[in-house]
Amino acid sequence: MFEKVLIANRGESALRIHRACREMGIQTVAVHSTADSDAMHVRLADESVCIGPPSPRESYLNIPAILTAAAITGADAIHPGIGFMAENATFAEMVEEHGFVFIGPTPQHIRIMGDKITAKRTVKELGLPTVPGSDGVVATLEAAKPLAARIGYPVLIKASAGGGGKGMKVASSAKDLAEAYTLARNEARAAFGNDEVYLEKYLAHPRHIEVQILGDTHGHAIHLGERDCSIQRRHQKVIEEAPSPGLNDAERAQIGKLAASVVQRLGYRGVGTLEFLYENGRFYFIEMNTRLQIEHTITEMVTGLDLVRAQIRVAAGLPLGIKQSDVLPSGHAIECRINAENPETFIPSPGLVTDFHAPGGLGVRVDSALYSGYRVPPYYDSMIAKLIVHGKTRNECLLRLRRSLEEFVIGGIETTLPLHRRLVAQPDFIDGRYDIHWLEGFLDPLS
Ligand code: MV4
Repeated sequence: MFEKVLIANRGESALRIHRACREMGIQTVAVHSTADSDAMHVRLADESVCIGPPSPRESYLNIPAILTAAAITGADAIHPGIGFMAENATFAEMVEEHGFVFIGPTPQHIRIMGDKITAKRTVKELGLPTVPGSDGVVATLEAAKPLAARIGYPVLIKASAGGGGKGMKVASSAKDLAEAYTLARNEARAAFGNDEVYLEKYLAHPRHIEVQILGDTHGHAIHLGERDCSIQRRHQKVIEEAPSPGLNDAERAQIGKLAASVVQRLGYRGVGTLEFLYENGRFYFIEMNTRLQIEHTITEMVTGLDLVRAQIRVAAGLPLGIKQSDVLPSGHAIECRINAENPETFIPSPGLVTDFHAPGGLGVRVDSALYSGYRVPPYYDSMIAKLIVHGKTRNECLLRLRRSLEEFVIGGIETTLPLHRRLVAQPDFIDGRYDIHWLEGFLDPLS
């Protein structure tokens, strides 16, 4: 096992990795920007290295600075945390070239899944259902026309380098195709420096279901059930839950089994997520995330497994040590992402946290790097806390979530806590009746 791990991240995700390392007897090295000298992840780590100025490009995304910090502290391995370097294949490659272990998948797996066309082709060949569409890049508008007609409108033009909704345009009918196609390519070129696009049938009201998977270097792979991440705004998840209230047990078993078999045949190492759209009883693969995700916590709550511990073990070459039949999900978990933002306008609200009181009690978990007296810097993601609640049933979970949100106090800055208190009182949410557009409709009934 590793003796010392460098955590190349900040905030609650850096804390999450630190906690797993601590429990495994592994020393931790924090890296931080000059804006984060007082951050909790720096305080908790055994050692810390300042790697640059506040701008992420010059610090948390600065590969030479991170590798140097690992070298001078004598770390064996680097954990990228969530975000920043977590899905950067070049970074993973450089980490290994410099003699450190990258705690994550191989650079090749990150690269395959980072290209959405290659990812779709790869998993389709291994038996996953995909959205009907073009078999690969659609290089010209002339090629797009007959393809779109065959797929049937509405069609969606997606960027191969995309994800997170950038470079994605809907064409409702043939007369919209030229504009949507051109816009998608231009947006993709501007955002990713790659304007390759592909076509898919547009699904109007799907749920977003993702399956957590875990593989080792000994040919084993398992799934840890699904999460429903449909409650989102502008491609930012707001609430996630496990299991999904929209699936029955047969559907759940079917997609889990399929996901695990694909991951096993990929020879995938580490944790990952297969993302699906789900509509009218069918699953359609859209993307694979080759990292730990923010919402891994709800899977931990229903399975009782420590996903970061598992990730570190398989990166060190150890076998999974658990079989599919050992995974026995129980009860229900919901996560609310709490951001330092105005709860109506979503304008970021960094600044001094004057009060911080986290809820507690049975089945309540708060993952946050906040403390009273901490100043939330303006340079980074606005998520400041995750409230995760578990209950024996979905109803018990909802009651516990409501009372935990009542207890939670974050003073001095604006947060999205009031939004969460409204959301958990909505009949559609209580009944589990929502799709990927539900939250935007709730926030803006005229849209
Ligand atoms: C889709 C879709 C409808 N039909 N693909 C959004 C970003 C990327 N991850 C995939 N996305 C979508 N792909 C087809 N064929 C709708 C979305 C989508 C979406 C997906 C998951 C979660 C939230 C979303 C919000 C808007 C659109």
